[in-house]
Amino acid sequence: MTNTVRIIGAPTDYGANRRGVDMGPSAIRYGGLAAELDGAGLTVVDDGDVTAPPAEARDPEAEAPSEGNAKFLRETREVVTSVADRVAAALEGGETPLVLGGDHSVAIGSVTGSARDAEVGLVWFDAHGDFNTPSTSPSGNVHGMPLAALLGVGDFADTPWANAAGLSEEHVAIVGLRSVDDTEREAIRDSDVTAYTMSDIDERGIDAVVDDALDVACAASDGVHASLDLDWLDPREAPGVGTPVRGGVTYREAHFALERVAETDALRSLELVEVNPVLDEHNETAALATELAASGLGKRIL
Ligand code: 5AB
Ligand code: MN
Ligand code: MN
Ligand code: MN
Repeated sequence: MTNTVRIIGAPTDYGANRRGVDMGPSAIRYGGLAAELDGAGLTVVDDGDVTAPPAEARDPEAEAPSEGNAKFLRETREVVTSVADRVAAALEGGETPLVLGGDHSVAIGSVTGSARDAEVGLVWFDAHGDFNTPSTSPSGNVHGMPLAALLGVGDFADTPWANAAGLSEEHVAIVGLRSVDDTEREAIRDSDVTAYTMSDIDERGIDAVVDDALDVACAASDGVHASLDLDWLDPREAPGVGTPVRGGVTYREAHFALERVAETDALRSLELVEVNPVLDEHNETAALATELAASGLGKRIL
């Protein structure tokens, strides 16, 4: 990765099950992101936020808010297009994009942008599979669908994101699963994606699992996009998320994993998603996100 980091905010909550995650980019900035990255020896440029009108601003007469069972797909499509363009432009300018969500649907933009002219690997740190499609989703929330959208699974096969230019299933690793819907489980099993559950981490340790996941992603020739859903961590460490699930990784395990990401020297782009300041305690989840970003972007203790 390059030494200049470009921050791109994507303040959406169209895809989430709880309102408030649209304030994530502000909370993460307020949590000290620039200072943290500066302290890690990085040059930081803040691009501000892409335009994402609040859900309330949608004209209810204009168009159906959902397509099939997927809520706000039209709005999501607009935002992810802007995110993709900004990510691609940053990479073209020799910078490392750092996308701040917003709900996890913004990853559709980050990854398509990162994979526009390159073969990229993807490491997805999450409690959830994010492998639903509009027809399998139990909630209709698009934050539970971004991986399926990027890989063109099921009814996503004919969408513009499907099979994101430089992304293929064999270069995708999911780490930390502990909440997977039945139809998602089948779709993940049927795919060539590599998936590690929390039990894998219990059994083998965070180092072995993260190293294997990074081997999968680093097999792509042009680097790795790391997507960090803050609900990957245990809710005791990261309470400010919309879909907390008990039994996640600890503070130290998360730092270790992100440090390993940095050590690959293959990081191409990074994102932090699903921070919900409305549900947070004194902005601690946002502050934690800034620390983990610094680890992922190469902060050294010694
Ligand atoms: B997150 C659930 N599988 O599809 C669904 O936070 C939860 O981006 C999705 O990982 C969680 O609604 C999405 C039940
Ligand atoms: Mn999640
Ligand atoms: Mn997620
Ligand atoms: Mn969530």
